[in-house]
Amino acid sequence: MPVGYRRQGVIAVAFAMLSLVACAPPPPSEQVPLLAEFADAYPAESRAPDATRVFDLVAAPATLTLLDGRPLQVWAYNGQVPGPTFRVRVGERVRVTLSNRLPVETTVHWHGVRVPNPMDGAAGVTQQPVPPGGQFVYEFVPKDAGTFWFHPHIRSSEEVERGLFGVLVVEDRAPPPYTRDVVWVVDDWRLGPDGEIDPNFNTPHDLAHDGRWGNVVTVNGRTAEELVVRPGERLRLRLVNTANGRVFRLDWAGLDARIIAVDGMYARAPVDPTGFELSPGNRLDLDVRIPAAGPGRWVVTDHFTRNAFSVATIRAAGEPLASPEFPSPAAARVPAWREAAAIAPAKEYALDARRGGPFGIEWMLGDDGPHAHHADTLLPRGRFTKLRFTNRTYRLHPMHVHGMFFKVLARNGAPVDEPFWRDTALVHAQETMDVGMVPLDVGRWMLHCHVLEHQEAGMMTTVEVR
Ligand SMILES: [Cu+2]
Repeated sequence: MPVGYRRQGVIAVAFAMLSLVACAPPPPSEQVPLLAEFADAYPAESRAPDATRVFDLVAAPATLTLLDGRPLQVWAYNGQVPGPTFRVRVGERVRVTLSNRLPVETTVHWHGVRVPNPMDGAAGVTQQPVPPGGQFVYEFVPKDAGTFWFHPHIRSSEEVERGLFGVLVVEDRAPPPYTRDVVWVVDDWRLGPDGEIDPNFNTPHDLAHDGRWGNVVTVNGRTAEELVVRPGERLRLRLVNTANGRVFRLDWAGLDARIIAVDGMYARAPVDPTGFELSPGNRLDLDVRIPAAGPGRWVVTDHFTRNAFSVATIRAAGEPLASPEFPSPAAARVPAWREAAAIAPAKEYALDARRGGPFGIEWMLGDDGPHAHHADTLLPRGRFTKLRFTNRTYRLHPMHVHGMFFKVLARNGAPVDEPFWRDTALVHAQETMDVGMVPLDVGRWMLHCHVLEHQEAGMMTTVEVR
């Protein structure tokens, strides 16, 4: 049952831009420089699709060899954890038929992908949940090249933790000539005394803290992932944090690694990855140059928590390769939006908690109460909007908005110019974060905390772009 939508051609793109300009009232004067900086940052519409890529996605229980090599009972996409990496080129139509063979309802949300609103997978908002035995066809043409991922958007704290996540790589029309393109899905698992996934979800402890943090950390489902490369290689390493609550801050052991993209989108310029907080939902694309001189071994470690631990290893062995020289693809148009400091937020969301609800604690966005679906914030399409998140708690809240990218403008009132877009940004304890965006994609989009237990307990609302 694919939901129909119109083919978008180059002419339609031009027409849509014209009609936006022609039909909308002229922007208030303070918007003019902000919109001028935003122009051509990313496209309003997709390219005319020149091919359709068809995938099946079966969600079902499975027993898989994972972690340190033992069998683990999971819920899996296509019998694997992490689920499949779907690779398409930007401008290709993607058609994914989800078959639900789980004992529970599910959906698929395409995290970071600007899809038509009915394809967003947000249960109860953009679609009905897919019942056990049911199917749903997701169809969209990605507008942006980059690293994205997908996961259920119902009972996420259980379904994602049990293993339901996969990666969508949208390639450029002419991908940069890296010697290798590697995906690292970074995750953690909480295992019970029997070695299986602890079936106690949404515990009072997890709810009252930063969600469910596991006792085992994996890359691509393995506790000792080792990437073996040749000396001289230049890798594109795509990181995705699929954990329910854990934040990673990785150290690259002296490797020459540069961030080229955040949350899928190319940065304005390459960025030093030191200190970058990869919170649940975030992606990072790294340009990694392996030294040409001889073998080597680098242990990537996490330093977000007090006790550093190893996450994965990169080992160079064999005959050296000639390292390809090409300009970094991190040369995107990303506005600085310095004038935005003078603009008042259209909405301030207080991040707070109170007693009550089915879990004993309710997480709130604003003063409208948990799951404030009635409290849509209107975001005018094609206009700059500023939102403010004020964290009244001492917990971490990685805030995620569907259907658009935003820039962090300020933290605790001090201007910030990250040279990249985001779809998820961490709000620290007692911190205030301002973000700015120019939404282009119409519809009702979820805005929520990506600590999945906080989301489950109410830290979720919607914005409406029209
Ligand atoms: Cu939260």
